Amino acid sequence: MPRLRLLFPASVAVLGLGLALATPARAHAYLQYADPAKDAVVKEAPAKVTLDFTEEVAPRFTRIEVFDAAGKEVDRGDSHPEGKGGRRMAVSLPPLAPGKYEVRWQAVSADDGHHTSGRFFFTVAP
Ligand SMILES: [Cu+2]
Repeated sequence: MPRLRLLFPASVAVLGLGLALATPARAHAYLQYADPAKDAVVKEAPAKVTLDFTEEVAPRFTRIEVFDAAGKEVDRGDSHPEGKGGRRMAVSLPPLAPGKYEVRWQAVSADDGHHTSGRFFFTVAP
């Protein structure tokens, strides 16, 4: 089967090229910094949650949500970019009662469209 023998090296070469192209110079948009930080116990209720990502994110597809201990969403639903670098997003918060809160985020890399997500907790304890 000479045809198959010819096809095989070609497909391996294409696969190799594909892998090389799929390996990004930069990785996905991972969480680099958070305020409040993961597992932070803060005395004053924060007016917003700010997240910095390891690379530029697509604001339309990047969302931060904050939930109270009962699982009720408490943020103002206004996830928005901050600053000029394209790597910082924030969501506003109403005055929060003391308690434990969960931050859930979803991000889409502006560079390669890859999705990332994560969650962490912080506690308001005046
Ligand atoms: Cu990626």
